[in-house]
Amino acid sequence: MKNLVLLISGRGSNLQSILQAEREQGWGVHVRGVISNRADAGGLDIARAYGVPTQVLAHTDFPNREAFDRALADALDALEPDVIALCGFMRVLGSAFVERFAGRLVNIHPSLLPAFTGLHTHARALEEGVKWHGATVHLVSSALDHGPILAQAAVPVLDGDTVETLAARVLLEEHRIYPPVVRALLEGRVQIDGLRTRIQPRESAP
Ligand code: NHR
Ligand code: GAR
Repeated sequence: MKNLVLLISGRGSNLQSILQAEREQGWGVHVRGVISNRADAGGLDIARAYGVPTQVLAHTDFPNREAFDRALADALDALEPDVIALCGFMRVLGSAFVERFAGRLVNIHPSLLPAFTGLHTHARALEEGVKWHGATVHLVSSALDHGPILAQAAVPVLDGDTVETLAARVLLEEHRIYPPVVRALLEGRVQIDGLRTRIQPRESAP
């Protein structure tokens, strides 16, 4: 059985969408744990409700980024993850970390990459006046928010939108597109060719 580990920093709604899909669809994987860099992350309660082991690794307990990255890498190694899904995980990971888990790290980012990398994507999309916004699932590479794109969904920006209404519209799409990509990675159905990727459909039962 393949092992899945999820990293969070906050609310955990993407975490929930993945745990729910895994339960409902019976992925046949072992959800080994949820790790949060914040003790007050709401997603920890969601993980517990699904009976998934949780760990808190507070970045504030470490002297620098490298030390946090090393501790996180050691905690992950112990869980033998085949896939590590970042679900609203808010700490940038260094290149040593990314290389150690290359190909196994996947993230959901709240914009249509390569537009609006980094933070505050919804506010910046409104400021720039774009008419379409969205979400991107991508493999994590050491170039922040520039790893191979695995899935995207677009939503319209509406006249009266605020950061909150736009974020909510994007979030619904996040919950729709992220779980199937995590499943495809676990099932080895993702092909990578530079920055271009292709996801094979599941072999449907005869
Ligand atoms: N690490 C690497 N190497 N590559 C990526 O593509 C990553 C990554 C780590 C996280 C998620 C990303 C996003 O989807 C992600 C992608 C946090 C920041 C950030 O600046 C930027 C991008 C993302 C996540 N974080 C601040 C920092 O100093 C802290 C902000 C906070 O704690 O609230 O690390 O957007
Ligand atoms: C999501 O919108 C996710 O795309 C975004 O934070 C939210 C987390 O919500 N991620 C980032 O901004 C990463 N920098 P959730 O905790 O409910 O899944």
